[in-house]
Amino acid sequence: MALLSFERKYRVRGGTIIGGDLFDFWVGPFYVGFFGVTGAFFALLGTILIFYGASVQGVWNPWLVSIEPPDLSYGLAAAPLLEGGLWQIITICAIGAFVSWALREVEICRKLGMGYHVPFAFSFAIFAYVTLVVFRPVLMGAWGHGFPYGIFSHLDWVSNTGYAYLHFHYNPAHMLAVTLFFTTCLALALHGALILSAANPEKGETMKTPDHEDTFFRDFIGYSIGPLGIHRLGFLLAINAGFWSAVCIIISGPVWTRGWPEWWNWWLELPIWGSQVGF
Ligand code: 07D
Ligand code: 07D
Ligand code: U10
Repeated sequence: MALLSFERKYRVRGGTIIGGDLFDFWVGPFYVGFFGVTGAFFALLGTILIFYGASVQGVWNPWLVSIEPPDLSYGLAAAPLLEGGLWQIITICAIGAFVSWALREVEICRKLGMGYHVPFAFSFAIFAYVTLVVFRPVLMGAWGHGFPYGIFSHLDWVSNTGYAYLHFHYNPAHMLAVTLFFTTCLALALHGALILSAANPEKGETMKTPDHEDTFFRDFIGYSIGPLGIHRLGFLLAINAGFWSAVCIIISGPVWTRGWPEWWNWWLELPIWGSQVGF
């Protein structure tokens, strides 16, 4: 369909959650909506504040710019602007922008009469972020437990936080999350490859159907999950990867304060090993 008739068909009024017709228009390819305005506002303000922080620190190397959270001594109080206050306002802007982005997706779904799967999936990324910078710091009693906003500094935070629990790979929820991320990649590689192999044939050859796709996996492993099923599986794997990531970090500190390898002592302490004591 030519772009113009395409747009006439799909650029329809309505479906807004808030603001009625007021922001119900497009700027170039972008739908605006109330949440486009709030999203643009928070994203711009947050970015300007990061630049302000960089200018005060005199750091212009993009790899080294870092907006640090307040010192632990400020607890859950508001900190002065240049001692973590900037981080606090930028966090509010980031949450405002991410939530606006999700709600703008919801409005577009409503316009098109589609399910809310995309905003639902994005909400898991937002949940993981809010767990890192709000839920965990609040449970641990200080904003200083949030991660700094900088490309390398946030890597330092991940490493330091990991080693604070001696060996983060022993965190069982981290194991689950890592496995889910790996499985998501495997599923996407299999799915992308299978579709290309059937739907993008050599010149002169005919395109194959979902029957061929099903048959490939039946011949190969005895079962096919089906063309709709693989999308359900991908969706579930991916949102669970985000969910179990949030779980693995929220339990580190608020629930388990020692090294993660020690958590596995429950295995050694099972009563079934009783007869082995002394060996
Ligand atoms: C490809 C979609 C496009 C998005 C991109 C990211 C910014 C940041 C800001 C200078 C898949 C745009 C980047 C807007 C600029 C300033 C202040 C998405 C795609 C291209 N990380 N992380 C990266 C973020 C956390 C970790 C890269 C954000 C946690 C590790 C990029 C967040 C932990 C590694 C980045 C966030 C963590 C990275 C590539 C928020 C655990 C890497 C990201 C808001 C989750 C990798 C130098 C990417 C790297 C990397 C952004 C949070 C760990 C800079 C926005 C605290 C171990 N992270 N990250 O492709 O090369 O994502 O780092 O939560 O190795 Mg990170
Ligand atoms: C938080 C990003 C949210 C993003 C949003 C959108 C913009 C706009 C604009 C492009 C969650 C942002 C958008 C800014 C951009 C434009 C235009 C995603 C988020 C809302 N780990 N580990 C994880 C692995 C080790 C440690 C998660 C692997 C070590 C800590 C995942 C390995 C130690 C934390 C994971 C490994 C350690 C994690 C990250 C291997 C360090 C966390 C994914 C192979 C010594 C973090 C919630 C995630 C977490 C986390 C994987 C190793 C520590 C499961 C594969 C042993 C402290 N690790 N890790 O969460 O769970 O994405 O965060 O060794 O905090 Mg780990
Ligand atoms: C999938 C699929 C499928 C497809 C697909 C896809 C999944 C079935 C059919 C999609 C996949 C791809 C295209 C593949 C590539 C994608 C990735 C690898 C994912 C990562 C993506 C990127 C890296 C790209 C990121 C780019 C982005 C996010 C665009 C950036 C956009 C902007 C900066 C503009 C944002 C728009 C907003 C906020 C709303 C509208 C606003 C404006 C237009 C700006 C103007 C503002 C206003 C009018 C409001 C006024 C502003 C105010 C009041 C603020 C003032 C504040 C001040 C402080 C001054 O499965 O197969 O195929 O394609």
